[in-house]
Amino acid sequence: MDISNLKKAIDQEIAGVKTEDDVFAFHQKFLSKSGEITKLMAGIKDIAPEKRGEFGKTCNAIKQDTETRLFKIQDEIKAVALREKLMSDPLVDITIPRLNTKRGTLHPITIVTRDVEEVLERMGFIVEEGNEIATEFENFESINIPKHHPARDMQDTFWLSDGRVLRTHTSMWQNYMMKKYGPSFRAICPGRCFRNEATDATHENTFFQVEGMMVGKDISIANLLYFMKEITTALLKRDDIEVRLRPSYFPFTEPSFEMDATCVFCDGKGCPICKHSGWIELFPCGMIHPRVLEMGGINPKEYRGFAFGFGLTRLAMLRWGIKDIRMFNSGNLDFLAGVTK
Ligand code: FA5
Repeated sequence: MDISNLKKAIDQEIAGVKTEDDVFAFHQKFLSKSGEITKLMAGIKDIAPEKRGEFGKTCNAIKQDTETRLFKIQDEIKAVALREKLMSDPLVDITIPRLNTKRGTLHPITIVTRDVEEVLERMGFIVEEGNEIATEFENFESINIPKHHPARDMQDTFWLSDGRVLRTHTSMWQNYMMKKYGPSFRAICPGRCFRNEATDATHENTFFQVEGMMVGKDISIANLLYFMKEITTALLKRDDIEVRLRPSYFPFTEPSFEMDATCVFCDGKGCPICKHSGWIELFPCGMIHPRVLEMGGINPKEYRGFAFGFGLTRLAMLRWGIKDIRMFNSGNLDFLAGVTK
């Protein structure tokens, strides 16, 4: 059978497919290994070499189209059979309206995490996951916090019986990222962190951070400031946000800063939330300490970089004006369903 006769035969016979038996018979006749389409395809050896490509494409298109049409008909046949079976079952009433079931919503932290990932991926950052359980080396030593360093007291730690810890910050993934991608890369690591501290309206023992790193030959504070502003603008979905850096201290960055942004609640005019300063503290950051680069296998004389680590939970609070951080882990469905609307 040539191509045009085959098409005609398919059209004619498929119109008569009404039952599962018809589906089987049609499949045997046209689509099986010994079917007409396979036979047509086998004839490719008799086609002139320059026309074989075109011929192959046409055969494949016919096969695909025929399969799609047949499967659609088969689905309809099955649906009708199921409906008839249910209708004839005295215990089933398919006319009863379905229960008014509520649909779930994404958790606010999931929404901000996805936003952050999307914004930073667009800027060329790779997304890493990191482990929630860290060795003492990962959480502290690898980022220049040796044993007995007073900076260990900045974060109250949950210790496991085997000497490992629940990570207190996503900075514990810096060393891993440098070893994996160094010496020139951009990467982020969002995730859950844990601190053994009393909770209040702005502090939780389980919260989310995202770590960011950019390492390369000529990275400077100017790059840090530019990226921080871009990220903040994109995340807060505003283009009138100003940012400023204030000096701070972290053992793994030198110099270290706290980055503030225009208060989104009063547009910088001053309000109780920003304590009338017009600024809100957004995220800590700094130029990566040479010791930290070295421990990550990167030569600090040749390469430099910046790192930042901001609280995703606090970001969600800012975005939706949530006043108590404890709501996030409360399991309160009304809060979770309503807050992001
Ligand atoms: C750190 O954790 C540093 N690792 C951040 C960093 C990374 C600095 C890279 C420099 C370079 P800090 O302890 O300030 O810093 O926490 C960072 C953010 O996590 C805070 O700004 C806050 O938004 C959030 N955070 C910290 N503790 C809590 C808590 N108990 N509850 C909720 N959010 C918290």
